[in-house]
Formats: sequence, C-alpha cells, structure tokens
Amino acid sequence: KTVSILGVPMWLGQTRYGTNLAPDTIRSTGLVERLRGLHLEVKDEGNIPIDLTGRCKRDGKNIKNVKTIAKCSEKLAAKVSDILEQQCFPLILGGDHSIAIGTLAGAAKHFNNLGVIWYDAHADMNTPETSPSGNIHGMPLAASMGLGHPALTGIGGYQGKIKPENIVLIGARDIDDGERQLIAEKNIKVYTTDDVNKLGIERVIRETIEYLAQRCDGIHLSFDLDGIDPKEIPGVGTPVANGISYKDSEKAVQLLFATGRITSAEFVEVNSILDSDNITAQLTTNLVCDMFGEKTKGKMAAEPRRQ
Ligand code: DIR
Ligand code: MN
Ligand code: MN
Ligand code: MN
Repeated sequence: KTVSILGVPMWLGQTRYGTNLAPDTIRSTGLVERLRGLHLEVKDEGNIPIDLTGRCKRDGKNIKNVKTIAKCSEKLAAKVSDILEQQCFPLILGGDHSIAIGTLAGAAKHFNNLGVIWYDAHADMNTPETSPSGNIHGMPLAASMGLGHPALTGIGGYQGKIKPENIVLIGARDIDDGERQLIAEKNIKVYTTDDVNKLGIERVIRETIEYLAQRCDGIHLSFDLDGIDPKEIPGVGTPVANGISYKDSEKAVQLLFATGRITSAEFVEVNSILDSDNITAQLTTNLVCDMFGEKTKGKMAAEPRRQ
C-alpha cells in the first residue's frame, strides 16, 4: 500500500509561531528516504497551501482564526478523501492539532464507524463555550463529534464524523472542566499517563484495539507529540509534565500498526522554533518509521542528533 505524505503547515490553531514549519523540518530528517528504505511505496503530496498572514484574529466569540482554519480544513478534508479513494494510506504532518478537523472530515466518510486514537496530553474537546483560550487546537475532537462552532462542525458538508464511543484518549493529563464534563457525559474512554504506567503500554494498546474493534471498520491515529514527556520532546507549544515516555510511545505505535487496523495517521504540534536542534522533528520521524515497522523489521533507526 502506498503511503501518501501530506503536510499541513498550520499554526493559527494556537498562538506560537513554529508549528507551520514542522512538515518541512520533519521531512528534512529524511522521512521519505527512510520509509522507502522499508520498501514502502511513498508519495510526497507536498503541503496544503495556507494563508498564514492572519495572526490571532478573534473573528468569532472566543475562537481565533476560525475562517483561515475552516478554509484549510476543507482543502485538507478533500485531499485526505482523495488519498483514501486511491487506496493509499494518508500520513499527515502538522501543523497544530486544529488540522485534525480536516483529516477526520476527509477520512470518516470512507467508513461506517471510524475509530480515533487520540494520543495527547490534552483532550481537545473544548467548544467556544468551554475553551479557556479560544484556540482551535483545543477543539478538534469536539468539532468532529458535531459540537462547537458551525464553521468547524460542518467541514466536509456533514456533521458528526466521530461517535464518542469510537474514541480512546491516551496520555490525557491536562483536561479542562468543560472537557471533563463531556467525557463523563459521553462516557469516553481515557487512559492517563498514570494508567499507562500502572497497566503497561502493551495492555493499554491491547485494550484500546479490543474496545474499538467491536464497532470500528477503520482507525485513525491522531498523535500529538505533547503526549510524550516534555523532557524528551522539547519542541511543543503546550508541554505538560508527567508524559508518556518516548520508549512506551514507540512501542505504542509499533503495536497499533502491527494490528493492521490503522487506516490513517497524523503527527501534530511539533514546533520547530521551540525545538532544540530539531530533536523533536527527528524523534517524530523515528516514531513514524517505527510505526511502519523499521525496528521490528530488524533495521537500525537513526539516532537523534544530540549535543
Ligand atoms: C487547552 C490546551 N485545553 C485549550 N489545549 C491544547 O486551550 O483548549 N491542546 N494544548 O493540544
Ligand atoms: Mn492536541
Ligand atoms: Mn496536546
Ligand atoms: Mn489546560
């Protein structure tokens, strides 16, 4: 199966310049070449063009840059849908996490029940009513469930892409009050870092797949790098202590992909301005290559450059 790489250089879903640079800093570490080294067919689809001249426009009530993000999301949704139509695997490189609105809008129409694994320190289930920041990167899961600003919930021309029972959060540890309420109300499955440390990552992944496989005919992996501990991942805009270790995260993507049930993936929130010597981009590339079995196929992964 061909892997189609698509960059989404978006940063307006939050306030720190630099996530827009990540698709190219990740590519610069040799992602395409390493994936081809695994005998995968790889097509680099380039980046979605985005008008990045706006800066933190409050063009709605407690929501920033909603017009720019809605426009990008429509383009992204169409492109992701095309990639799946061509029987290819969409590998999306963010960009901040607002891009998941477009990814999920494009992917969910190809499945009856698309499952979502949300690997993140955050729940990203705010609406303009509950958001402490007005930043759309804290809203994509709510929008995909049909909750929030109509310009976001209606992307792709339909509402309610993802059902709450088809979502699993892994690594969540900074959850806002409104999100907590929604999680309880919709009975959404959550594994915190403490759960991962207590149960072990293998068991968490096994349970996650068992839970989703009951209903889901496809599973999207939405990987926010801030799910990993900030000591290992310096290049993220909203670091939260007590994250999942890189080692466990690597195991998680390996185990998930090995099930054969993952139908699309995105890696988001790498901020190349906040990064140190491109290490977060390098680790993201390692993670993607691990997902596609680089280590398990007995090949050596390149070590990240350290001082
Ligand atoms: C916070 C932060 N929950 C918000 N969200 C982040 O602004 O909604 N998501 N950082 O990745
Ligand atoms: Mn996120
Ligand atoms: Mn996050
Ligand atoms: Mn918070």
